[in-house]
Amino acid sequence: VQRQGGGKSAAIEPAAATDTQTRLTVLYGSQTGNAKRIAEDLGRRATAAGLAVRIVRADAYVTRELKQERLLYVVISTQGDAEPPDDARAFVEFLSSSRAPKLDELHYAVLGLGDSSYPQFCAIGRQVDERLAALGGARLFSAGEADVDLESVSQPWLEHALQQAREQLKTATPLAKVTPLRTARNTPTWHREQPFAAPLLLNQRITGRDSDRDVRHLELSLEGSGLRYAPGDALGVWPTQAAALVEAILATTKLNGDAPVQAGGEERSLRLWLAERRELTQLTRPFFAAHAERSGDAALRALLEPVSRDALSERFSHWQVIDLLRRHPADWTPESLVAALRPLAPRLYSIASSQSVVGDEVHLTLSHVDYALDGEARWGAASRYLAHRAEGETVPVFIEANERFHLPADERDIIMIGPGTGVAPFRAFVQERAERGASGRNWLLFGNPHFHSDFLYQTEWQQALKNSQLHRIDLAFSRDQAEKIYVQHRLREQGRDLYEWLDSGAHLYVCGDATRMAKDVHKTLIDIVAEHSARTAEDAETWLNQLIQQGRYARDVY
Ligand code: 2AM
Repeated sequence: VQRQGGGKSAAIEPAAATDTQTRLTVLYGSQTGNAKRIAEDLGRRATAAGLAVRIVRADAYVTRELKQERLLYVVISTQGDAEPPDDARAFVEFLSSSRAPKLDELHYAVLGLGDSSYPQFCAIGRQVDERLAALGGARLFSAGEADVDLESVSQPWLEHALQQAREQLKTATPLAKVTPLRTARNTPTWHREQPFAAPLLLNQRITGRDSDRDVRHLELSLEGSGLRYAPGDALGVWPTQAAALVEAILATTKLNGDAPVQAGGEERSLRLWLAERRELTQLTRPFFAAHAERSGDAALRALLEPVSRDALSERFSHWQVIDLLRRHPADWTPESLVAALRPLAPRLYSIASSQSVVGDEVHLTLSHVDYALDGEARWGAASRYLAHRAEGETVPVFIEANERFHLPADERDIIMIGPGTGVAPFRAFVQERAERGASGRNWLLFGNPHFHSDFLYQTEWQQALKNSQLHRIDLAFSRDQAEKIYVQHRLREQGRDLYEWLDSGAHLYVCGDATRMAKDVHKTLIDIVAEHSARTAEDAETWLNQLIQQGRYARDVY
């Protein structure tokens, strides 16, 4: 992956009004890069088919052009609790507002991306789809809703979208000049579908022996791969499932692991499908439904009724595939089991190193979550896989660019909020800025349970402070005193300075837990801005939203 420049690199020049009549616009909103990848794929194929197309990231889209669009495809993901991706916030808000124009000329289609283990699956895609129709747009075909195993929905959607685009644009006068695709950067040899086998150089626990957290610092070699990454980018990892879990599933279903199974044009043994190509540590609704159907268990089926939503969520938060199989026996065949389980998705880890400092290496900060539930061992597929890899073994990896989480110009100040393993990208940021001799100041806020055992990369931060490569650090050790102290408490204490930094152009980054930390930090930021700039809470929020839209407040949360 080539290094990308500033936040606007994904925008193609705004088109002249007339272009919109004969051209396809593909607009995307993407948090982790999937929607972007699909939009770019569509763009490439449409260009190859001789169509005029432009691809625009939602925050680079000039909304006043919307009423001139004739053919628009929107590819947009839904984050956690029915939230748009950060780069599409303004667009989604604009569409739902009274400022949105009538769209009587528009033909459109939407592809929503989401995760069906959340109740509001693809909510944003659905909302955009309905809103475009309400504004008068003609829906070419119904919205696609792609789950984490994207391709099974996105590929057919894409084929259909292409064919419809051909139909729609064939009557139009051909353009003299096709809008160039700036997204055609050097395609790396190694990518998601073809990962690089990176030797593990180091796998070291960095939390103290008495810590109840097993956090690891991993170093992998990219030597010979030609892979490039920028601070803020992520490393994609394809895990292999624990052998014990695969065998437990085979034993419970009484299926022969050596049975050959065909799926998606590939043949491998059932054991290999389970170990390398299927999710086993996450229970999904489609699998639950398929299993309920097969088991003939009425109680299980009843859980899928809308009235049982809470009971079902309860099961989902406690059960993995194996629990369902064990507690409610059903007859599976090797083929049907492989077909019903969700395809394995790679896991993305924020990269903890700067390539200008570590050369051919890539570093990760890994939290190894291994716990017992009702007496049964539980783990996350990739964190267990990585934590158990021995030095010298290889890991299938690829680079996932994260353009919205890149460093600003060297003279800008940055504020980095990264409790727990959320600190990873900031190690990369500080390394990179030190190497570049950036003049902007670096301020880090870090938190974890105990100073003594959980101060990740302590000596590196101290060294950086000494060398004036880190200008300020605030620490929140939550369990070193009677009352909890979190990063947002430190933020509040430093509210005046924080606002001053932001007001004079600093960039703010938040990385780590999405469900609680990032939300609490956001609320605290609203309070701080309100207090120190004498704005109302509402105006403070608007001000922060502008920072998000300008790419000056970026989040990498999970
Ligand atoms: P705790 O586990 O002691 O409650 C990294 O996980 C650090 O983030 C821990 O110190 C953890 O504290 C803390 N943390 C937990 N909830 C948080 C929240 N809502 N906001 C900020 N930090 C939080």
